[in-house]
Amino acid sequence: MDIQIPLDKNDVCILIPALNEEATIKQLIEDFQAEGFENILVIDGHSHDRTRELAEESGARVVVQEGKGKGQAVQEAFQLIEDPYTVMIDGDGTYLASDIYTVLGPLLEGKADQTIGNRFANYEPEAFTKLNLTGNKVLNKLFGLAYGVWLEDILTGYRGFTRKVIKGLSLNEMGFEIETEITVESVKNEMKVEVVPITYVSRHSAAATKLNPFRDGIKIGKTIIRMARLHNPMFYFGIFGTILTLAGVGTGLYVVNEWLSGVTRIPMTILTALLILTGIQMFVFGMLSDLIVSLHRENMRMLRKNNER
Ligand SMILES: Nc1nc2c(ncn2[C@@H]2O[C@H](COP(=O)(O)OP(=O)(O)OP(=O)(O)O)[C@@H](O)[C@H]2O)c(=O)[nH]1
Ligand SMILES: [Mg+2]
Repeated sequence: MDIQIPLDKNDVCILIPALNEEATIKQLIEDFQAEGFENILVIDGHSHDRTRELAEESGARVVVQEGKGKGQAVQEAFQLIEDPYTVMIDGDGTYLASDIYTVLGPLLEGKADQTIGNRFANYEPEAFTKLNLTGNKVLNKLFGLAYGVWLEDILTGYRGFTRKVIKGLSLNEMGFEIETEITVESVKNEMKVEVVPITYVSRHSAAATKLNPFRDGIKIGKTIIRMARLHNPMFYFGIFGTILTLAGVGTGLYVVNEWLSGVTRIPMTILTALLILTGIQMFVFGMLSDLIVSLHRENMRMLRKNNER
């Protein structure tokens, strides 16, 4: 398949974060070269295997990241890249080079600043473990609830960016929370994000995952909620408000039940009142913070408009 819009393939930097991916890195680079993409940057996480050697041999540019973690690697790479377009892809061979046209399309047409390759559109049955499939679905739902946009697959490892995006994002996350942070920042800055269908295949049998579904899943969930404090405070404070109010309703039902049978529980009554009042206060915090965030967003929108002029 070839793209309709004239494209100088050297204007596209293929960014591959890789840590111990000797089983797949060479083939992946060659697949991109076969499609005519020669501008390939591998950001290596101090691999202990032959990843760097194989990548260099295949003709990619290899930079060893200064710190640790996929997030730090991506941030460092974003500083190095000056090309108009960047396509980021995991080095574990689970994504196809031939899907690049789908990922690039909306960027080249000017329809989007960022594209998200949706793995759920087409995946091999073994590509996701049961746990990963459930975890991804839960985190996507949580993201949708927290930010009010449905992006299908926020944790995908295949994404496209314009230069404006990679230079405009302010990123801090060091580990696997980076995908979440990129997505949240883009939504916050009202960038145009488009979801595109891609294929997700099983991991090579010799390659090991660097992701711990429990530890990293919880970290990602926490990042979604923590970042929502600044983007959608009603959601953030609403969670705490709901928990406190429900606890208050629970103790309240107990107090009323006891009272009906002739026993008065004074300390429990006080606790009930405190729980419900604090819960309601949380909702009020949420509403006030929402107001502040809306005003700030309006200011940012005007600033952006002025800058674009
Ligand atoms: N530079 C760098 N790359 C990393 C680091 N950790 C992981 N990666 C790479 O980031 C990509 C994603 O890592 P994976 O282990 O495949 O994680 P995942 O795709 O989220 O999880 P799976 O579903 O298990 O494949 C791979 O290409 C890894 O080699 C790191 O600390 N530094
Ligand atoms: Mg992977």
